[in-house]
Amino acid sequence: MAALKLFSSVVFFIQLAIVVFHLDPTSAQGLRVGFYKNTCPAVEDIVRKTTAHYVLPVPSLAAPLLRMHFHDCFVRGCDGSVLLNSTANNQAEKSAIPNQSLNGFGIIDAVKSAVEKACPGVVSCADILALVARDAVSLVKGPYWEVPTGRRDGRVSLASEALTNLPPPFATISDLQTRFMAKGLSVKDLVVLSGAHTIGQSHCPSFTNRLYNFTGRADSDPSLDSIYIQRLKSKCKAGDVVTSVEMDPGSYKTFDTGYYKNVAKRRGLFQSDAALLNDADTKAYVIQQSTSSSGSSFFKDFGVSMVNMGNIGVLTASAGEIRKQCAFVN
Ligand code: HEM
Ligand SMILES: *[C@@H]1O[C@H](CO)[C@@H](O)[C@H](O)[C@H]1NC(C)=O
Ligand SMILES: *[C@@H]1O[C@H](CO)[C@@H](O)[C@H](O)[C@H]1NC(C)=O
Ligand SMILES: CC(=O)N[C@H]1CO[C@H](CO)[C@@H](O)[C@@H]1O
Repeated sequence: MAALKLFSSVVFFIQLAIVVFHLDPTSAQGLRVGFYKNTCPAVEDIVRKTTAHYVLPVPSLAAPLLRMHFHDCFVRGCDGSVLLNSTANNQAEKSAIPNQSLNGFGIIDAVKSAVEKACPGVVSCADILALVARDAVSLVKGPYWEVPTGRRDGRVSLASEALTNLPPPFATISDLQTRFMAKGLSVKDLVVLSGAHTIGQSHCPSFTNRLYNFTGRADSDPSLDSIYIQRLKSKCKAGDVVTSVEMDPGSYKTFDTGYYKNVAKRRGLFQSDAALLNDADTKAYVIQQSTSSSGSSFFKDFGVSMVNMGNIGVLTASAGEIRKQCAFVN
């Protein structure tokens, strides 16, 4: 009896070890820097040059390219599913409400064609997205980091999954922590990756609930700076769905620590940005980055957290496929 018990707990322990091993994000699930060294040695040059061709003349394009990688990774893992077009029988992630404001798909297609010309059928769209996001950030004066590659492309893209997996702008700190943890990301990754909002723009409906009738008493969000509220109200009238505002006013085309300065001054644009002040650890990071001028650790932290995000649910080895065109399964 005791022997049987010992045996079954040994079996359980081995099973547990197998499960834990497979979930361990530090094992990077088979991705590695230089995955295409022999099969497509020029890939990173081609991606960088093509991305630069679009982003250098129009730096505001860096933000949607960075955001696209985030939306890919949080829905079904970083498998290029965000790039698939809807078909007669399927509403893809692209057609979900949080994706209405995604753009830059044409740039991804251009990068993919350039890569296919050099090495047909070798490089996945999921890897292209990860590399383009890195290059886009570094082209607008942000950090550069090594991107592990070897992802393969998925064959499924569902609008309904985008709705449930992407955090909404009104998410609370505990909601954000839960959602990031569910993807294998830490609270530090949350506060670091939120710093992506140092570039880019947002449409009014993502935050106007904070300006008008916040609790149903014609009031505004008390956690938002009152001068900033006036400024935002002058840009976004109630019901405006077309106007966009800069998320880091004055430097929305430059990747810097401006985001943390804004959040620290109660000028985070979304409730999810302001929420970072509601947890001791995320608040400490915001304050630290908002006050450190030189020697800020944000750039190094951002590269580390982007690699962590890029590991979410990846397909490797013989899983999935290498798409010929990013908008369609083979
Ligand atoms: C923490 C949870 C997050 C929430 C709730 C959130 C929410 C949003 C929302 C609502 C917008 C504006 C969309 C619009 O109205 O046009 C936006 C924009 C953006 N987000 Fe996030 N986001 C989050 C995390 C991230 C992460 C992790 C990244 C990248 C690493 C990211 C990158 C961006 C960028 C670059 C833009 C600007 C896009 C543009 O200019 O077109 N966000 N985000
Ligand atoms: C995919 O759909 C988008 C609209 O969502 C369209 O602009 C694009 O041309 C389509 N891509 C291809 C390759 O047909
Ligand atoms: C504000 O919200 C309350 C409660 O939801 C609603 O009754 C009222 O009509 C709203 N006012 C405006 C101006 O939308
Ligand atoms: C790029 C893209 O496909 N955008 C779509 C996002 O979703 C809306 C509907 O919710 C579509 O109208 C857009 O075309």
